[in-house]
Amino acid sequence: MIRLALSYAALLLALQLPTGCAKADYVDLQGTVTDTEDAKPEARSCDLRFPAHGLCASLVWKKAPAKNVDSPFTLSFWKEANGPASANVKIDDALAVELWMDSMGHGSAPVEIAENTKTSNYDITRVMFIMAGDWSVRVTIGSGAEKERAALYLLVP
Ligand SMILES: [Cu+2]
Repeated sequence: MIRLALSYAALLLALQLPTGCAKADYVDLQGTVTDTEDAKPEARSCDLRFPAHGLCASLVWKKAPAKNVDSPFTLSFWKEANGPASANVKIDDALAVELWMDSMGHGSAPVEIAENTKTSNYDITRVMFIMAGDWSVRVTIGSGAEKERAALYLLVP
């Protein structure tokens, strides 16, 4: 029985070898997918962490990410020390959002960022994952020495 279990483990290992060079540990569709305009603030999670700024960003997909169609999402920033139910923080300095495929070293077309001045959310549109696979959403805040970047990894089906 033990030998059977061992050989099964060896088989699993062997099966994984051909893809061993790919980055592992991607979690499917991180962030929240919701039909509503905005997530409940108290339920949001720290999807992207900016420790030097003491900020978290929550990412809410308006539509589940898929290849070659616009996969818009909303970003909201909040002070990590104050918790997810605290007020949204406006990013006064630079804010950049980029789609990037680490395994292949390429990006996609630039996304569009629109600030919702009422809610201080940021609506990100023209989010085009041009192929299926392991993507990251890279978010950069600040400029110069204050520049800080965080990434959310996802598998696009
Ligand atoms: Cu690619």
